[in-house]
Amino acid sequence: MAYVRKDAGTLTADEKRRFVNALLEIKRRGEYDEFVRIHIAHYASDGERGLRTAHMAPSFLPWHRRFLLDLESALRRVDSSVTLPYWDWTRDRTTTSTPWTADLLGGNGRRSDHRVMTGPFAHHEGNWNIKVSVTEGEFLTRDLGRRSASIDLPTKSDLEWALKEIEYDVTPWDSTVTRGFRNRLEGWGTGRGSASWRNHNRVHRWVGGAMLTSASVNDPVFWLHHAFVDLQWHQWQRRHRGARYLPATPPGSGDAQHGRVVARQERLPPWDVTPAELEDVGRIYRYA
Ligand SMILES: [Cu+2]
Repeated sequence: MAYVRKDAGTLTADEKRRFVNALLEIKRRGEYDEFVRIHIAHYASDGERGLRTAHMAPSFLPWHRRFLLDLESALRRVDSSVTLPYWDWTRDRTTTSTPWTADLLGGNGRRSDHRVMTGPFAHHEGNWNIKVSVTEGEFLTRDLGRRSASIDLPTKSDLEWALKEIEYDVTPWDSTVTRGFRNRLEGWGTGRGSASWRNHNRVHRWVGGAMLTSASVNDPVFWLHHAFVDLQWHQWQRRHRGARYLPATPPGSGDAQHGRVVARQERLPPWDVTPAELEDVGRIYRYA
C-alpha cells in the first residue's frame, strides 16, 4: 500500500510531534548530517566541468525525488507512521503561518544574526547543532522574506507558468533555458536581482540563512519545500499525459552537454537508479 504525504497545514498535533521527533532522532544518530554532506557533494553548477545531477540539469527533479525517499526511509525506520509533509508556499505565505510554528519548524531568525530562536530546531534547545556546512556557525539561520530587501514567495500563477510547459526540458539542458518545465520550476531566470529567482529557487531566497547555500539541507524546511516541488512534477505529468523525462538519449560527442547531463535510461549518481525508474512512484507514496 502506498503511503500518503500530507499538506503540513493539515497535520494533527500528534503527526507534527512524531515528524519532529523522527528528525531529531536521525540527527542524534548522525544520519541527518550524511544527507547534508551528500547534497553539498552533488552541488555542481553550469560553470563547472563534469556531470551535473542535482541542480541546473534535467535530473534536478528525479535526483531530489530519490533524495527525499532516502530521508523519508530514515524517518520511517524511527517511526513507521511518519511521512514527509509538504509546504504549499502558494497558500501558506506569511512568516508566522505553517510551517513556521513552534510545534513544527519554529520561526524566523532574530534580526542581528538570523539565529532561529523558537521551536525544536533552535540551537539553545540542544538538539540541532550544525555540523556539516559551508559557512561558520553552529546554529540554524533564517531571514524569512529577506527583511533588508524584501522578496515575495512565488504565486500560483508563477507555478502555472511552469506547469503549462509541454516539454519536460529543452537543450542545452542547463540553467540558461527559458522554456521547459524543469527550469521554469527549478527557477534559474534571466536578468539580475530578485526577478531572476523563480519558483523553487525563489523559495530558497525567501527563507534565507542556511537555505541560501549548498548546505540548505540543514534547515528541515528543505524537505517540506522539495516535497511540494516533487508534487508539482506529479501534477505536470497528470496534465501532460505521456510526456516523459528528457533527454531521452545522451547528448552526442559533439554536443557541449556531452557527459554533463543524465539521460532517461542512464544511471543517476550517487544511486543505482535511472530517471525513468523515478518517473512513477505511485506504488511508494501519493499526495493528499
Ligand atoms: Cu538541492
